[in-house]
Amino acid sequence: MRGPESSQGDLVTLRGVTAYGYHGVFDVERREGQEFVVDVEMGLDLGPAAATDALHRTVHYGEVAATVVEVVEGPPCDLIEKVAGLVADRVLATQPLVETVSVTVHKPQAPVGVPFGDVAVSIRRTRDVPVVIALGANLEDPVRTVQQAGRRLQRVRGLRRVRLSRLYGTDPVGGPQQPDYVNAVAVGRTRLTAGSLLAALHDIEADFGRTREVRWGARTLDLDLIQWGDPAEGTDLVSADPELVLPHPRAHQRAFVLVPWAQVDPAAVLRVGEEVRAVAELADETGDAGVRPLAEPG
Ligand code: PH2
Ligand code: MG
Ligand code: MG
Repeated sequence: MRGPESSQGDLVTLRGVTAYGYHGVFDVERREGQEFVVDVEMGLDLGPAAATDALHRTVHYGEVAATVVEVVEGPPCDLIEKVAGLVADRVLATQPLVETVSVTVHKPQAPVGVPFGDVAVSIRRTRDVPVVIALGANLEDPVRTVQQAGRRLQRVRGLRRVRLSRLYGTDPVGGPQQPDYVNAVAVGRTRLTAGSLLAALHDIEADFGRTREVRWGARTLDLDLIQWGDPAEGTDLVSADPELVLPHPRAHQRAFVLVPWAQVDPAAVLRVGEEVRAVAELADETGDAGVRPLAEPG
């Protein structure tokens, strides 16, 4: 099985990165400096890199080592806890494939006052970004399908606080002649990378009998990743990768995405080109065309 399950336990570990810095509470530490030794352990799904042998599918540990040195050689902090936190935050910010990071900062020459072996602190950070997923179905029993898919999303490992919008009956947009759709939007938070989450969505589509067929044609279940990260904070992923274009290139025009999204999260924002727009406002601009509330989420 692809998807987040396969990332359980996959690690890239970098140990013993050594650099000189001036961190510490004591004057002598600020004046003379000392050696800091840093270990970084990163949790991510290594399946794609193992399958393709492609560096861009994993973390480049050389980049991570350079990040560590930058922080250790950077502005002095009182505490190695702070140094470890800065390294962890910087790794998550610069390595979009990393889901979790553990950082240990050793200070083997610390002025402890008695003979000692080593002193170190370890901190662990997990990525946690908001995500938006659009659900659509127009074959078989679409209301039931969308409700069940919403419950499946609540059980995806690494996806939490999932909330499903009301269901809407919608006129089909584009494609051949086809039945009306049932649409909804799920919002949640995740530690998963966009690629891992997309793989999980494809697994769910497949479980509902979805095959990848005619573009914009009828489907038992369509799960589209609309946005990963928060454009208000600049943590949203902008990607032109043909496998995963983000934010979803047509979401800002589609009432069947915007209306349910604004219903489940009235304060939502979406990146549209250079702008960050209120989803409720974008929904108003579509005039709710062809979108009718159906059942409560079930
Ligand atoms: N999905 C499409 C194409 N057209 N129209 C509606 N109303 N709802 C959809 O979810 C939808 C569509 C391709 O995914
Ligand atoms: Mg779609
Ligand atoms: Mg799709």
